[in-house]
Amino acid sequence: MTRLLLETLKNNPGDRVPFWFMRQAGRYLPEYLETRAKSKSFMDFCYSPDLATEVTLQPIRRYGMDGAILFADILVVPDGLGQQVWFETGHGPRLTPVNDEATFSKIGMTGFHEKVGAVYETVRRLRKDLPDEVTLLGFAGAPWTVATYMVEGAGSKDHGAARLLGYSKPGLFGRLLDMLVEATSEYLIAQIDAGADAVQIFDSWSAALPEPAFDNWVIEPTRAIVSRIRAKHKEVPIIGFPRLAGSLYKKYVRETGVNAVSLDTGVSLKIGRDIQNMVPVQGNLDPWHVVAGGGGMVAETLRILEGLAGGAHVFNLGHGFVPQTNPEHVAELAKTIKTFRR
Ligand code: 1CP
Repeated sequence: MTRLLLETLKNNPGDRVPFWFMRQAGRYLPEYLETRAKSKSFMDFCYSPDLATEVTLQPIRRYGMDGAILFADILVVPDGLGQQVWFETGHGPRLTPVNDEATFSKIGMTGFHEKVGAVYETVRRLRKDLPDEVTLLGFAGAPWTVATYMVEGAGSKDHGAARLLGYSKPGLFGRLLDMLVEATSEYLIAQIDAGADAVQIFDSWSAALPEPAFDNWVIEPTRAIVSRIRAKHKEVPIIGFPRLAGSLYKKYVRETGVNAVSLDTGVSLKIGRDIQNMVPVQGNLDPWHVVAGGGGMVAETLRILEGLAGGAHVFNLGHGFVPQTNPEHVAELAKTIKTFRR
């Protein structure tokens, strides 16, 4: 039995290009909305192994992806650390901000694994319920991206509160990142212990940081997580996603030691091929192409498949599906990828 996606992440590509999509479970699927309605709060939904397992499997049944990504959220980690996290309809996530010594002193690792343990149970059930050849992906947010929510107390456009804390109180911000390195490493190791074949670290908001901040807040914490996971699970691929890191993408790959990297929509195929000489790449169809569908979507998909056919490539989006996505377009996309040969 081989898992094509797992093998490709280990730099052993086959003649078919494996695929999965960020946000492949989500609001564009009617069966997701139906299951989601069974839980009042989004965090409870993430902590319900029955429901989380079901929505993880839904896109696999429909489209036969090579990878299933655990259904949870990056904000499970701050919740496990004792910060209050909730989702307001139409507003996205809300958290009680951690932005000074007093609020920082209220969070920590005590009780972390008990609080998030339901996620590990979801992983165990998934490995049991998934077809053997499907790769199971665990994930977490990277410390910087998770910190932007923890400090701001919500999503934000420019992550001003986190940048400000990082520049004005580097000691405190450093301790917050250190806590996140520890929690995130343990969280991912526990997912691997429970059956995850590979893990992805989402640094969704790593865009446009000055280089010293990128080094300290993105590269260094990610490098530390990679080395902690490696110490326990040498063979498990770790995928990094420094979204919109632009000119710092290659430095990120070189210095963090990730096994593979996800390319955002803005990375050219020429740069993608350069990076492919270092590690396997994932990406990078614009999710709005799948809203549009039709010949434009198919042509763009083939351009990416052909452009990255010289090395290890996992087909994916450059960012997650949006709720406006038409499920029929996803079927057409899956067919295009499955019939392509390198
Ligand atoms: O109404 C709903 O059902 C909520 C929508 C939703 C979903 C489907 C949220 C709230 N989270 C999720 C699941 C999720 N989130 C997954 C697993 C499922 C899959 O991919 O198929 C994963 C991997 C995430 C990761 C995640 N959450 C990221 C990183 C990836 C990315 O999209 O950049 C981020 C930034 C979040 C925070 C978050 N959670 C939810 C929302 C709406 C947001 C974004 C808020 C913002 O824009 O700031």
